[in-house]
Order: sequence, then structure tokens, then C-alpha cells
Amino acid sequence: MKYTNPILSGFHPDPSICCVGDDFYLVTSSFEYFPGLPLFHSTDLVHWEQIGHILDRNSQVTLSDEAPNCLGIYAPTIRYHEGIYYCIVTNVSGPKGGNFFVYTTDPYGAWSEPVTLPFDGIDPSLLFDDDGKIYYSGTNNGIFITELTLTKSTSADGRVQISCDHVGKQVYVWNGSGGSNPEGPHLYRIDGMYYLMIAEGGTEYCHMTTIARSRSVYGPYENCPHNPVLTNRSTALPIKAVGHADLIEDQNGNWWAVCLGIRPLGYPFRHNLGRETMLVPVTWKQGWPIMGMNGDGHVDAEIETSLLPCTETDFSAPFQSKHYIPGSSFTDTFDTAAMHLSWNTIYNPDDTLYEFTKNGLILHGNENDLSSSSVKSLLCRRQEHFDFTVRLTISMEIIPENGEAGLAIYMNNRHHYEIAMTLVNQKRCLILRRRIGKLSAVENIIAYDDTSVILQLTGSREEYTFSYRLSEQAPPVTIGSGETQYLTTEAGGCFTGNYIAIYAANADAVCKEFIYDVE
Ligand code: 6LW
Repeated sequence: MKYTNPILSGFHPDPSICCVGDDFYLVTSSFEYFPGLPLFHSTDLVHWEQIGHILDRNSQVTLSDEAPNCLGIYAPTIRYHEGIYYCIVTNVSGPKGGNFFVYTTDPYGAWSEPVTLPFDGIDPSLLFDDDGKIYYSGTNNGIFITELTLTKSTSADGRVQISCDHVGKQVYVWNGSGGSNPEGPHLYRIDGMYYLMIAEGGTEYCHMTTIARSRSVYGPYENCPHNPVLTNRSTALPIKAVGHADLIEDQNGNWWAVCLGIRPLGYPFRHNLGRETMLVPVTWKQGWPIMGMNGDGHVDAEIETSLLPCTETDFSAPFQSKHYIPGSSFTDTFDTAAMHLSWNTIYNPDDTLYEFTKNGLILHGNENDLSSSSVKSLLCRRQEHFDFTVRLTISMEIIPENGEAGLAIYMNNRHHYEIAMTLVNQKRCLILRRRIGKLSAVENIIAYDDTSVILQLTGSREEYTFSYRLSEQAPPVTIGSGETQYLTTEAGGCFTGNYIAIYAANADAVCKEFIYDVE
């Protein structure tokens, strides 16, 4: 049987996974986007459905505009122990940030309020040891391990409550195998040994996964003789920058790693989809993991294996699910106030900016446009494919001075291309604008009298192309395009991938239909 990487396309970095019976749960980082920590479920490790977000209430997380690009929710770890799911993570957001965990007995339901932990640094992980002890591993100029004492109680309404009563001494145990940026640790107890797996080399093209082991939790840790156990650095493989892995043993005793990786557009390497989630088979030899399809420590784009935990032999039929399948085509007519799972806001949402009505979603634009790093009227979803088409039916009865609303391909507030309805010289028009760092250009202005329009954005590896249509039946009229390569992490991004955004500024706009089409 063959599967393809990534298993989660688009911006889904720092994956962490747990196995509970026949079910797998996976979570990825979300940075400044809300809701935070998208949560996925699978029974075969290849097909994933999104069942929710772990941080979906304002009370759980503050992502204010004090936390601009590259801050916010970093590198989670998900674990299951004695009926409880735990997710531990860092909010890298100044004074309101820090390390914390949330928990639930039902991953399809609500997760708890945060339990904060008194550690500096990032990339926390938990190990529930066989002897009942609980260990925290984290990154703070090196990898440290400490013991946590958690107390479980039951509230009056029957809910489990967990507090952290005591933390032990932080012991620095390993600095990696010699690469830069030792980070992203996960500690495991396997066959009586402690294994500490980390990321090294930085999250760019030298990224790698390394491992060490010890009989004692606090070390000394012995470097794996064939480190890095996983890397695509200095190879011609199409997937690059693999690392930040988490290990899992499935119900059949087979081992797997999920890790992040990127798919550059071409040469020189630039990537626009962010860091994506990959799956690799793992075997063990003399107490060390051997990763990759051929045991060569690489992540291939196509992996042939007979070991997946499923009875299917052919993945060519489309995967069906009652939950949202990430990466699938999708139409939103905004007729329900419950926001579709694929939508994000930047920072916690300001509810006054979004109004669901029977006529569609009204975006109440505040004074902040796409280039503002403050809270703005913007809904966005990940760009999950190189090739896609998006159509947005949007109308504006009145356009105030400086008012505009439209459709954007958005990397961050300093890098975005957009088509919008606006006023130029008091006249209604469609405008195509591109901002790349400090450069900003109006590419085209088309006089347009109607109050309603279908805006279209088509993506390819080379270009983002913008068009409009007067109606579904009318052919699209192209008004311009921009190079994909300038909206890439290498050109001005950071830890996130590109988003497709609908937005309004200084105006109210009604969004009637949004179609993301990958056929
Ligand atoms: C994360 C670190 C990393 O905290 O990137 O790739 C950082 N590894 O471990 C942000 O995702």
C-alpha cells in the first residue's frame, strides 16, 4: 500500500500524536491564529479529519496584537493517560504567555481551562512513566527534564479537575548531537529505557531529528550512534527541512513518527504552504529507532508500506467523514452562526467585527486594513494546495472614504496580495494591490458599478491570479497576478504558511458565498 506525504498539507507544523486503542489524535502549532491548536483524528494514520480545536475559547488563550507574527501558540504535545487527554504547549506572547496544559476526557468536547506551569522556554512535552511519575521536558537554552506532581479531583458537577501542585528541580540533560537549536524534546519510556528525541539544526533546510537514551530519566544520555535519525538535509528529495518529530506505537506494535517538513516551490528553495505534517515508518534495531521507508532516515513523498493500521489495500477511493477533512474542497454560505472549522481569525476574535445574518456574513471593517498588525475584520483559512481556485461573492451597498473589502492571499501583514472593492476618486472600482515588505503597489484599477461581485483567486506554483465575475455564469475577467515566490517564508515569513483571507476595512461588506476548490 502506498501513501503520500504530507498527511496534512498546508501550515501544520510541530505535529504531536497519541494513540488510544484504535484511534489516533494529532495536534499542530497555530501561532497567532485563533482558534488555536487544530485537533485531528484518524484510524489509519493517513486519512485525517479535523474534530475541533483545543484552544477555542478566549478564556483559554490570549493572542493579542502584542503577539504579532511568529509569536503565539508554539509546539504542542498531546498525550493520553488513564482516561484523560493532555495537551501541553507554550504561548509565546509576552506577559500573558508561558507554558501551560489543558485536558479533557472527551477529545470531541471542550478542553479545560489552562493549568499554568512555572517554566521558561518553549516546546514542552509530558511523559507519564510506568511507575506513576510524570515528567516535563522543555527547551530553554538546552533540554531540561523536571518532575511534575499533578492532583486529580472531581468537581461538584462530576468533571475531572487537575492541578499542578509541585514541580521538581530542572535538570539539563542533553544539548543534542552537535547541531544548532536543540529544541522540541519528547521523552519516552520504551522497554525500560528513557529516550529523548529532539529537533536540531533549526527549522530550516538543516533541520533534523536526533535521539539519545538513558537508563535513568535524568541521564546521562547516550547519543544514538546513527544520529540524525531523520533528516532530508543535503538530499535531492522533494520534501525538505524535516524534523520536530513525535513517535507513536500503534495497536499492532508498529512504530511511526510524525514530523514537519516543507515542499519548496522550485529552486532556489522557497515555500509558501508553511511547514506541513509528514508520516514515516519506524523500526528498531539494537535499541535505536530506524526511520524512513528504506531505513535511510529520510522522509519520502510516496511511502510504500504494508504496516499501516488498517485493512484497506487501496487508498484511491475518496475518504468520507462526517467531520471536516482538511484539504478538501469546501463551500461556505455563511448561513450558520457556527464558524466553519477551517476559518481562523488573527488573534482572539473581536465578535463585533463579524455578524451572521440570513443574508450572509457581514464583515464590519474597523480602521485596520490588511497591513495593520492589530485586530482586523478578517477571516482566513490555510492555503493547503499549490493549485486551487477560490471564489468569494461579496457586496457593499455603501463604500465610505477609505473603505474596502475583498479577497487576499495573506502571508502576514507585511506580505499580501489582494483584490478589493473600493472607491478611487469617489468612483466604485475593483483594485488589485500587492505588498511585499516595504514595497506596496497598486497593480490595476477597474471601474466597476455594481454593488456585488464574485472575486476569484487562483493559485499555482508560479502565480496567484486575480479575476472577477459579474455572475456565476459570466466568465472570469483577469485583472492581474503576482509571483508566488514573494509570498514565501524565505521572502519574509516566519513559522506560518499562507492563508486565503476575506476581509473588510473602514466599511461593512456582506459575504454570501466562499468556495475553495481544488478539483
Ligand atoms: C518550535 C521549534 C521548532 O518551537 O520551530 O521546528 C518552532 N521546530 O521546536 C516553532 O514551530
